[in-house]
Amino acid sequence: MSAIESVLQEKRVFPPQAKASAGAAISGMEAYKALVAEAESDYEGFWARIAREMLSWHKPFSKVLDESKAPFYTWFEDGELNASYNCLDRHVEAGRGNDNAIIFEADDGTVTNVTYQDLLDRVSRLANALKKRGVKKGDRVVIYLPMSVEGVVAMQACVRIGATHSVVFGGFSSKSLNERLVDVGAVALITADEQMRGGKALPLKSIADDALAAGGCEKVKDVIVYQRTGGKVAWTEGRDLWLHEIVENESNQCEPEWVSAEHPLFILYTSGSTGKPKGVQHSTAGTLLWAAQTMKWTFDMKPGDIFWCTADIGWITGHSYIAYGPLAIGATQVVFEGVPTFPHAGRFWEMIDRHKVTIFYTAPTAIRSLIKASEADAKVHPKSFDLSTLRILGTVGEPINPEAWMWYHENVGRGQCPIVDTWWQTETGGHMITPLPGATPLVPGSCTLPLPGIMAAVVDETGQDVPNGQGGILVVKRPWPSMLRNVWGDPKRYQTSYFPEELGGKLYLAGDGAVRDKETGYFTIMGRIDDVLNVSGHRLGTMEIESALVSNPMVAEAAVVGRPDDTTGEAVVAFVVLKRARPEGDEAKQIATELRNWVGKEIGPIAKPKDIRFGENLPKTRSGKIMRRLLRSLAKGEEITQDVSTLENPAILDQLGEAR
Ligand code: 7RM
Repeated sequence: MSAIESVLQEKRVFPPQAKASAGAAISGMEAYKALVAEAESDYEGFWARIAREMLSWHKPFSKVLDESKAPFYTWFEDGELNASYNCLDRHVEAGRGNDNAIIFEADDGTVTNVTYQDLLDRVSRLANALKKRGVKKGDRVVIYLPMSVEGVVAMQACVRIGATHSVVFGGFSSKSLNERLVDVGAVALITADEQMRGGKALPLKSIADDALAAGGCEKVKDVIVYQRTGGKVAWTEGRDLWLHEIVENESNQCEPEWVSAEHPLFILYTSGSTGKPKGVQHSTAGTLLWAAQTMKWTFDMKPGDIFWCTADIGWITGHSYIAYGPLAIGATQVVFEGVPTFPHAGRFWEMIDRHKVTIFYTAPTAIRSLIKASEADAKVHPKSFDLSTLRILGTVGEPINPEAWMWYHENVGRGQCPIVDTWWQTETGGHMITPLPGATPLVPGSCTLPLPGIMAAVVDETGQDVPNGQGGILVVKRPWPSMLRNVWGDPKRYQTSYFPEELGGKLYLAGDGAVRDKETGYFTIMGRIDDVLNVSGHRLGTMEIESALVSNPMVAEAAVVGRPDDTTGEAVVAFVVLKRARPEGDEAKQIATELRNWVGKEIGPIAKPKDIRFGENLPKTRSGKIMRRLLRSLAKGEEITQDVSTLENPAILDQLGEAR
């Protein structure tokens, strides 16, 4: 309940400032309410109107929403289009080929500008090269690349020829990459020799080699390698190809493959409550439409704006708000290879200053870590840079605490920029609940109100609406165009994860808890209600980490929970029972380090437990169920006040509660 109380205590309200409202796409609450009313009175008409306005159709659609196979919905199904045409060609055809599409800043500060014409040429060349290698419509291509122009080019080249990409974040291990290659049935892999982050070269190709060697992905015929650093790599003749070599003699003309609106645009893996990550399948028209429309509504993008989303293309935010949304509306955006703390923790502010960024979109975890850094060193404080071009700030990925919100508002936004706290998910394709910069009065820590057309609600365990002021389960009551279409290869899991029978089978279950304010109806997200952790805005399944731990030969049993963390939002805490006697002192430290590295290798460094505690056993009920509730209390260092009389082994709590 403490989360709700702190929300209800938040009384500060920041009404939209006149200059944010003037000329905004949605210029006030009246305009917002008019759109909400339009969607409510004619749901399909509303979506059809914006789909015609935002996208260029090769063949117009005649049907809008088809609910006959619910919850497998389709939108605009008989329409045909190409996402890459919408992101590139149409701007060039409109005479804007010389406009900058991407301002790329490398880890070492080197800046490269890429115009829409350049980008179209590069995408077409790679698209032709892929076609020549036999990649065709419907094939899946895995992309394992650093933040780069090539990353965006690779995604766009796939969709240009109707191939479906699945981007794997460059921080994932060879095992994670292997699982995704196998599950998605990839025919090609696009990777790089190495990636540069914070002045260090990190391997990618060798991890990709290990992933391919691990088996199950024999369908991968080609491994295309972007030469980023020129570092030494092993080479498999007949399989490995240098990207620069295969595009060299290709034409810069490539007729886009026109696909159905429902054709899978991409598959992106995300953690769920059970072991294996889910391949979230998105459609072409719906996801592109919403990425484009939210660029206009949430970010109020206008000609002359410079947009910067700091996410990685390996996450949904980098898909919708780097690879697709900004390009679909013909915007200019900054793409950054590096990390916020290199060569100093003022890098973000320095880059906003250098590139005259007007709209900046980042994660609360980055803000919190930069607050700390700038308190320690005035030189990296935002006030040491000229941030006067900024007009809108955004956050995403996790709840933002009111303190971080206020700091962001005052120090980065100079008290003048609205903050759009955007709630959404891999599965939703784009923003769902968010303030509008020219309309919505802001309350720190609240994502405020649903976008027009999004029927979000808070319900109880039976699917009944709960009154405002009472916490509950966040759901969406009607299908929307950018929602996921399926879990790749597992329709059953799609149905049970997102449209559970308990809620009546029709409500989209987001997996988050939420509460709406009594007076304003504003939503505040209270975090996941399932076994998913959010560490620095990254989604991690507790079961995934547990499976990684128990696959270590030393480990007999493991349970993983989250603990609130000042910087990362949540931190991973693992309770581990070894096959040998419970270690103590230096031995415990050493094994903990080993296990941490093990998890890093199994999943990726982001999943490494911050804290590992060893016990002779785990707290279990007499029927053998692990009491995670108790583990969460222990992880937080709380005193156990619950009744533990049903525990098989209450003494274990003292052992596990001991600070390491
Ligand atoms: C975009 C993204 C989704 C989960 C979601 C929430 C949490 C995201 C916010 C937020 C509070 C926000 N996709 N979340 N945005 N919580 N306020 N503005 O993050 O699939 O990786 O994660 O992230 O728990 O369910 S994601």
